[in-house]
Amino acid sequence: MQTQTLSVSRGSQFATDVCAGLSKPGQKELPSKYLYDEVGSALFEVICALPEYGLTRAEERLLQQHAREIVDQLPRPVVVAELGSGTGRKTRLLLEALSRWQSTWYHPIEISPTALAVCRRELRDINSISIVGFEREYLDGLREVAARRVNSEHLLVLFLGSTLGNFDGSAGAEFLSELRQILQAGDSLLLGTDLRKPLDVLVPAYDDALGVTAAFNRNLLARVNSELGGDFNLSQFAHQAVFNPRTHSIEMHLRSRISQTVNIAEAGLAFRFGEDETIWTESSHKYSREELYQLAQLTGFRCQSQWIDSEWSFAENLWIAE
Ligand code: AVJ
Repeated sequence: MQTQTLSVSRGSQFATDVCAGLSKPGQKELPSKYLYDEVGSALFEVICALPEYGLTRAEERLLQQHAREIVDQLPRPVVVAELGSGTGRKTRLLLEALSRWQSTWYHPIEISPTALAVCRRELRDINSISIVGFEREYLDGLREVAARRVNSEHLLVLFLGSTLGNFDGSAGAEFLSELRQILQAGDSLLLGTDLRKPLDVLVPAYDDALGVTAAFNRNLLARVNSELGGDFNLSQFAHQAVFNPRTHSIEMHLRSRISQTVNIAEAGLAFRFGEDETIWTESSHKYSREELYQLAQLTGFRCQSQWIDSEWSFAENLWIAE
């Protein structure tokens, strides 16, 4: 058993990204990756337990049912890298299936040190797994993992939870193409993707009755306040979940209830908000099955297998780098 974290300092990047996003002419925005500080990660865990939010349970069911089948399709020996470590609950199913065959290196890659620590604590009891985490942006971390591999090893990249859907527009395809460049032919990608579904199921999943998703969204402002000396009045921003039919995405926004000015001390800047003006904080794209086959082809992969949950429209995809 071995655990360690390689970390870099990243503090001012948050300030830079927040100011750039709030200075945009037209739609103001904040990057969704900053939703996951300690409080945000804990709130996301609660979201996953909500009756309205079936996504995580669907993926867990798929991995429960098919982990062995997935693992049996991989070339061995395999080194596992995961983009976003989550809680490790889903990963455990795969690592346990793998550990029947071989001792395995597992590399969670994650910008949140809290999430990395949780994942390490959750998984360290699995026999014959060695965990080395990277506190890095996804592709930077993956490059490091790839650089450390020895010749006979194949990479399995886990990108679960439909996190790919949080890249908007063509950014998802660009990300996958870049990811493919880091891999060698024959390496694999296990990609979890939420599928299209009726709006009366989809919208409540992002606007739940308890208001947990609202708190998750507003926490982004709380974070700007505590980390950057902001003076956002959280009760003057309302959570909104809106379906965008053009992009097939559900978007989260924070809508200013009044016209107001917010100061961010760290940046020495003030930002004006009109009444009903929104900050766009996240897009969550919903895929069609055809779209996924095309996306694989477009980005240098072949879709080897796809598993669909029968209760909640979600697909687990095993792609092989060509
Ligand atoms: C599963 C992390 C991609 O888009 O559904 C949950 C996060 N946002 N509720 C998603 C999220 C609002 C999320 N990810």
